[in-house]
Amino acid sequence: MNNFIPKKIVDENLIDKLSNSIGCNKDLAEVLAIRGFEDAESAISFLQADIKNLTPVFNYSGMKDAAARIKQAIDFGESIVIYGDYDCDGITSTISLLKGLRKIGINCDYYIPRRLIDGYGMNMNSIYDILDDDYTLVITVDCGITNITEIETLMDEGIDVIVTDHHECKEVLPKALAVLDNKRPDNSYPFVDLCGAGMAYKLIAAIYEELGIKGKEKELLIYTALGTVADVMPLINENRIIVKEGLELIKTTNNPSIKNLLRVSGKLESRDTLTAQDIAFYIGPLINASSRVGDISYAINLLMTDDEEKAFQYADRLLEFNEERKKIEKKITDEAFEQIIKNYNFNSLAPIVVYGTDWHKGVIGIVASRIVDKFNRPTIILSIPSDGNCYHGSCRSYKDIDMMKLLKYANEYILSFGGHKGAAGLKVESKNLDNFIKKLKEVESLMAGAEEGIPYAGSKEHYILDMENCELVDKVIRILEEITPVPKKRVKKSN
Ligand SMILES: [Mn+2]
Repeated sequence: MNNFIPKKIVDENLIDKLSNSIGCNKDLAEVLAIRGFEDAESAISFLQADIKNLTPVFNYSGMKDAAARIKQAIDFGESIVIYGDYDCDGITSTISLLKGLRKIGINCDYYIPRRLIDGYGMNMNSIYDILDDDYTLVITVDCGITNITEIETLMDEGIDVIVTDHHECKEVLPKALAVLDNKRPDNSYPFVDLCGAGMAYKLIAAIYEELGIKGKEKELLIYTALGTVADVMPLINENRIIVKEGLELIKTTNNPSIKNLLRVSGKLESRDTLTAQDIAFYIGPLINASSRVGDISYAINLLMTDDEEKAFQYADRLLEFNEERKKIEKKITDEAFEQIIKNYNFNSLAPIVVYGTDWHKGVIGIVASRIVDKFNRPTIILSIPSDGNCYHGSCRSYKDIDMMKLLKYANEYILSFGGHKGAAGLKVESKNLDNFIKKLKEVESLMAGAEEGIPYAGSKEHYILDMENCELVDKVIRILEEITPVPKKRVKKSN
């Protein structure tokens, strides 16, 4: 499997060059070189992670149209609905846009599909509900890019749609008024790793700029940062700026919802030293637990309230949901491990497939991650309903193996699937299960032999490393600043 891990070779000359031009020691220069910096300007920009270095929002294809349409909605007193997603990124995208729009007096509601009933993305039932109401504009966050039919239905009925998303595009883009997705093949935007909340933030920044209140959006970076870390984005470039600024706000805010989230995470007392890892391992899971095993409205209500007492109660409920999630997760993990140890051939590199009756669909994704960590194989978990023939599954990839390619390979035995390189969901009919597993075993030869291999995806290992590096770099900077101040040179913005 080693040939699947990219190697970083760092040139000694580059380390010398960086160390001399930045005026830092060689250890920091090496960290920067490993991270791919080749000149002092971009390295300094990274170190400073200055919010002024966020790329101008109007560099996005579609952003001008989107901002103009929202301005029109303000002028005519229209009602907007935000269409979000149930995971932490989707929730924080929804919350930031909701707060950002309400703050400027827009009449604005939200719709979030139910994880266990509706599944990911837009669904027709909700489209009919939206049509029944008085909305004239729908803005999607963290979803929408693949909902061609749903969006066409809305547009045909005279409801404008603005899509903001960060998921892979299909060959056809939805026929919306504006499509903001950093994975758009024709997008001129230089940074493709913003999450849903990052994209929502860009939209708010654009509207505020259009209205001449530029800068007021910055307080929303609390939510953008939560979404960015929880959605496992690489903490480089703009994401580093977003998370750095967001962490500072989380450390100092008096907002009762954030303070209570910190309280139930056990991080309130020590919030001065809060890190991205704290968000990843404590705060993100609390928010996610609400849609996995509880009721998403508690997470939304918590993040929307300004009331101390309510915030206290909602946060306590999230804590209960999270404890429940841990219990269910442990039970499924134990059963899955037993199955793997009994049935899996460890000489094989083929993906692991495990399944169990009525395994909780809100939790199998996390269990898949645990299996990947333990057994170092891409993993697919299926939940078999005691009263049906359609198995719902959740997949997580190992290192840089592209899960979508694996699933495409077994496509003929899959009812439907969708997701990212690193994680995906799928449905398999019971009659196809054996063939599905057999087909995936063939993948082994592809993984071991093929020269082109299975392309890399952003892996979890990368991410952890990224966070550690990020925080390591922060520590190094603090030490450095005590010795010699980090140069205050600004990187020129490219327009
Ligand atoms: Mn997302």
